[in-house]
Amino acid sequence: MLDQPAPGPHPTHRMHTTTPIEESTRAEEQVAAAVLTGLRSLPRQLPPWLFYDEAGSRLFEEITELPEYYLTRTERGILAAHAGAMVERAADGMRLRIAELGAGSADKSRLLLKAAVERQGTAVYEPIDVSASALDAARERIEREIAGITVAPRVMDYTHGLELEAAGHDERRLVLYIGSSIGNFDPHEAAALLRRVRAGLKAGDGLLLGVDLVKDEAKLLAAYDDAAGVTARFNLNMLARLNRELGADFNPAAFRHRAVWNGMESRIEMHLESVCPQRVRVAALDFEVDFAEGETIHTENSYKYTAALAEQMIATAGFAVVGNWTDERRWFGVWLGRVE
Ligand code: AVJ
Repeated sequence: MLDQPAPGPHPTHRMHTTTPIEESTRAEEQVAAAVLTGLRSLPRQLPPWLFYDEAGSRLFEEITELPEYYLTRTERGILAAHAGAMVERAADGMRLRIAELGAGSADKSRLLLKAAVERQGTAVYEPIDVSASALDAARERIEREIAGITVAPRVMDYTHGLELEAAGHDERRLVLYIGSSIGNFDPHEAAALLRRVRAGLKAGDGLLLGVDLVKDEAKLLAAYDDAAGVTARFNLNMLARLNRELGADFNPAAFRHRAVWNGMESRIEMHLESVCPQRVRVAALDFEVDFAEGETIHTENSYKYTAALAEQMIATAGFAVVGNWTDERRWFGVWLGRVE
């Protein structure tokens, strides 16, 4: 389950638009099902997509600005320096249409959208997300901010693959998957996800993938256990969310945030550790779960790649690597893969 960080409210892949009521009902059912499965498993776990309710999304935005959280800043620097070259390489002489997995990371995508407009005057941007409301917000923002961009939101669960209208014969599609979101999947699942994405593309189309790289352990740990405690609040908010949405009675003060480096698996793990023996009831599920002192709930994996393993993943998914950009410390990598 941890390897499925972003299942949408849609139990199966569907492309119709949804009403807000349909969307929220399905989202509630997904939360209930995930919590029941995760708290029944041993070791206990909860999937990382549960972080992102309104409070959690705000906390994540705060994380991206922390001095210790180098990921967002570093990737933004790479895109700022090379967006023109990335767009040029992806387009390869054709017109480019830019899709993005997730409607989130707008301020980095903006650099690529602006580069596309500079290159070809106008461009279509297709953010892909399970949440119609997140897509509406993205459309409003981007169309207001970047002249020349037409936003064509696509409501779908990209973890199941892409079902996009065929691009024009003189057009190429570039799919953005930035922000190291791929790091939430184990390497096998990650390659499988990218393979499903590739199946929805045609020869010549591209994938721009942002990947966090292996580095000094202390730097990694600090990024996931910051001095101001924002990541701790982000992690603990998951329990507060279950209290709010499922009538659970977690005492957030009885759990503490733990970030650990698992070198064997090359991943940062986040856990919530029970500081005492306790029983928690989840009213909406009519379910109780006991925690021993020191027992943890595993809430996230964030895999870190070497350049060689990142390229292997991209190749396994069926893309040829045609571009790679990094920062001077080689802390983060952006790869361009092409369908051949
Ligand atoms: C959004 C998955 C890229 O793994 O770094 C940030 C989420 N978790 N701090 C990451 C996260 C803790 C983030 N990703």
